[in-house]
Amino acid sequence: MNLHRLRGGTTLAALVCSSLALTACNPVDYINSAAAATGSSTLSSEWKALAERLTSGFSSEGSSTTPAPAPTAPPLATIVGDTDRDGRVTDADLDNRDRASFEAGAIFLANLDDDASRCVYKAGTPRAELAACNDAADEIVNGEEDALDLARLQVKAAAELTDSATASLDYDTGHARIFLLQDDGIWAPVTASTTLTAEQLRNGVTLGVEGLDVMRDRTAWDGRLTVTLTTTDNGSSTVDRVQLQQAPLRGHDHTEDLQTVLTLDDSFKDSAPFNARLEETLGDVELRRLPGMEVQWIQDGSEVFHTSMPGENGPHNMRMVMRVDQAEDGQNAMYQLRGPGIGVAEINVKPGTSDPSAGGNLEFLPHTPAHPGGRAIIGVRQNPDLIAEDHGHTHGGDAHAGHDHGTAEENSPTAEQLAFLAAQGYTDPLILDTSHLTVGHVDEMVHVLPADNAAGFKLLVADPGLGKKMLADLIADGHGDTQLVNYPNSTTTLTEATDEMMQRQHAVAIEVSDRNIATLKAETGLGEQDIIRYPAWYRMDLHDAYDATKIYPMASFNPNAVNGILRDRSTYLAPKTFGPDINGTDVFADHLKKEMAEAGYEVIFVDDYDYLHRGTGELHCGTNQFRSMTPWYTR
Ligand SMILES: [Ca+2]
Ligand SMILES: [Ca+2]
Ligand SMILES: [Ca+2]
Ligand SMILES: [Ca+2]
Repeated sequence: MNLHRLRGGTTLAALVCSSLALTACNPVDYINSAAAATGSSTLSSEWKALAERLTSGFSSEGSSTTPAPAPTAPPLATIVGDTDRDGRVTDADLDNRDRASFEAGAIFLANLDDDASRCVYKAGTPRAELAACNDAADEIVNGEEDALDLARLQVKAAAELTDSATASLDYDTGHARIFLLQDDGIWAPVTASTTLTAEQLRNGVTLGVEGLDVMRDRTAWDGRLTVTLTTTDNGSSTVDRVQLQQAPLRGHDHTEDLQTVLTLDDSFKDSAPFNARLEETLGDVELRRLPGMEVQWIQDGSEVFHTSMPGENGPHNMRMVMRVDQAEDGQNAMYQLRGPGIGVAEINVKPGTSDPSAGGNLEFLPHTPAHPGGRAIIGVRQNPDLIAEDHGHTHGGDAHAGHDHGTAEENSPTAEQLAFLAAQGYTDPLILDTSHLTVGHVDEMVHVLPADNAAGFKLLVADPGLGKKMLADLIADGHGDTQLVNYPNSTTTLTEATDEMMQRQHAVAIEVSDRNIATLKAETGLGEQDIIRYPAWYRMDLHDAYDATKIYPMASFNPNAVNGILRDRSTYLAPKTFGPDINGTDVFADHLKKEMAEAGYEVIFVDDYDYLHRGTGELHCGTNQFRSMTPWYTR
């Protein structure tokens, strides 16, 4: 379902803003109020339905898969999972087996990695075919490592059963597969025709559970799996059950340690010198160069998630790279990342989805008491009507592939993506307004910095209001003829970059940005002391004559320092800002270094100008990150 098509082109943002008539149009308010206001006639029925879908089904009560109460008579045989989440199946797991949820009960994983490394990436392979290869796609267990991905169940030994005893297992084969560990050590798939023998029941049986896909929409499936064991002996029959919850995916937040930075290999235009510069700054962090990529916006074509379940040797983790459908195949080579412990799958299965679904428009706040699983941050063009439609030019005027700006009809992540996030527990995304930006991703506006304050983090934000003030001060001090961008062939002076027309453009950018920063503060509880402001200033990207009466979306004039990489808790890698050179000092870089130093961070600048900035992106847009994986169920 694509929301845009439901209402004949009505956008999420337009629905959000018009249907609630909020003066400070905030979809957080919208989603929250929509969930409560199901009787309101001001909401479209589609939006009521979506809001209900996004927020329903998370209580441990009221599951459609709730099994019947356990019979009072003891069953002939008993099936047990790791209900207490200690990594072992023991008698301590006998209680509360009948109900699993995010909060409690046995857990199983979607087994979408490739432990036998049999899924070979070939250029030109259709996306659906690429996505179809994974460990859960065949009916065997793909080696010893793959066996560790199976959640264990035990049918407890029932020594008193007679030779005539048999049992069968029933479960939802549309969402999971169960294997039985045979005496010969081979895992055999359990089907409707599988019969457990009296000997097996008397000795006890080990089972392994794998999920066939990630959770995508809780209204279709909430990730719960009930396994029913029916045992018959001497003409009497009993039923026993255990329920499991499929593990949700978690987005990385910046409190998790950086392990690997993903970039394009050195064959891509201008990437080699960039990669060399970046590698120098990374210390012990691996720089992994991916061959075969056709687009450098490696942040945008994917979002890196991870998931976990308890294992005998502690948490058992799996990385899950979710490809985002940006209606292009230029990043299909991301499927090369699939292998042991790393799955790759698709979020949006329909082609033609919008750029706001990009991975750069999906970031995560660290866990807090209010949001123990962390919180997604996404951007929505909440005021598209304020801004003239961009003509979709490729940025930079050279051969680089520019960002896809989306169209006026595509101002928000797709309904599929929102439902996907909600299925992982991200029902309450923090939504920022990206109306003023040509690319329009949240990673242009905010970067999370772990900190030793009450919240555990601070925020680096792009602030064009500060940019306006700094540039005005410089001009007042007699620097109006200085170049705004201190880079060869960039001739625009401070005076030219701040003329009347640009001031009018920036009035909108400043208003939207101020509102975003206020939203971030209100939603996180952070105060001004926790906000680090970078002086943003923007340019329009118009190759044709512009209409002086209109407002246009804009992109960073100087490299945007917010769009960097948090390397560790004391180091932030920022794109080299090339700000105005005032007596030998880049005043933008100098401002950032001082503010960041107060927050405990050293800033290392990386020149990304030719490789990324010219294409309207920076360090963050042009990379992706693997970080350490914190088990979701421990928070
Ligand atoms: Ca246990
Ligand atoms: Ca398999
Ligand atoms: Ca596996
Ligand atoms: Ca992201």
